[in-house]
Amino acid sequence: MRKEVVLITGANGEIGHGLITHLGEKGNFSIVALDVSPLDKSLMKYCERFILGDILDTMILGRLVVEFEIRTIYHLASILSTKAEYNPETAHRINVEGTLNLLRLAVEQAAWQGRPVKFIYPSSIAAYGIPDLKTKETAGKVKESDYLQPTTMYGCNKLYCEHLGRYYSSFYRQLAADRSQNTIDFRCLRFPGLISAVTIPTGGTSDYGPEMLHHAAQGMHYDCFVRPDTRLPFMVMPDAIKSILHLEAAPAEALSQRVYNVTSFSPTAQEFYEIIARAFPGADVAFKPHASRQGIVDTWPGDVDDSAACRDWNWSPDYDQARSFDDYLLPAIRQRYAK
Ligand code: AKB
Repeated sequence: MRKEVVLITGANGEIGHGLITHLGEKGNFSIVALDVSPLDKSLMKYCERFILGDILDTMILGRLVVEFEIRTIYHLASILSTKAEYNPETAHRINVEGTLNLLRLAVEQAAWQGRPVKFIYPSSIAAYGIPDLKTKETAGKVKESDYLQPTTMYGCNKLYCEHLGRYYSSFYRQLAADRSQNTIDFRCLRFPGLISAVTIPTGGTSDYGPEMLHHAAQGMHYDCFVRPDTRLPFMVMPDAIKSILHLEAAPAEALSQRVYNVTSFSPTAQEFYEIIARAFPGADVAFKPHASRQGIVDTWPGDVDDSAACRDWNWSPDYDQARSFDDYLLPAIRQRYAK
């Protein structure tokens, strides 16, 4: 008999840290974790197995099928928006071909198990592409189906993988005589910028928020690469983990769509700075917009409509803007950088 596990790719990334810690502390599932970089020592104790490897390596994925019965795949591995622009074709391979490999793995697992395998996929506000600033200012809360014309490779990859997930769930091998009903149960969250007190993001374009905070907390100078009036939606990591777990646990009948916006608060970079400056008097931040990165953020919505998630699976963030800073980020970050 193969051991029943959940598989987490991109295990050593920001969401991976939060998810492994949470699932590991609850102890209800055996975790198999995969990442191209070594897993933080602190996470090892929560994992049944850690595999150092690439999601493009089909041999590694093949071996997983031999050894484990995978109930749920949390496919977190990806190259984020800024990094992807430096090598778009490599990003495409990792973000799209890597996802395709995992979808195939899920389909194969479902066939063996005779039941659908859940596939949880974090998409992003990068899937949107708002044409100009005036439209961004007047768009209000953007719905899942609006403005889907991303301008980054990462955004194109995320949007396409949302469609692949829908295809593999509902239409895979639709012409085959022996078509199986047990394919995958793809569920996707379109995340805003995420902020963690424990990890610092790398390679994203919403990174100015967390970077400003972590720099100020360490007394370091920070050049913010967007204008002060730049607005983006954000969410803290505990709420991101909560949304992943709630969507995973929702009964399939309750879900009216496969892709859900989730969000919490939407500050401008200036408002972000003001909160940080109050918390860390003397915070040394200069606004030095980088034209191309600013251009990317200007195509992302200032706010998103998460009413479908609220309606279908009772989504609501635990941390609004004030609680995010006062009860989570500031205490944890002060402690982290205490001399
Ligand atoms: C990025 O900036 O690329 C990510 C995202 C918004 O998905 N943080």
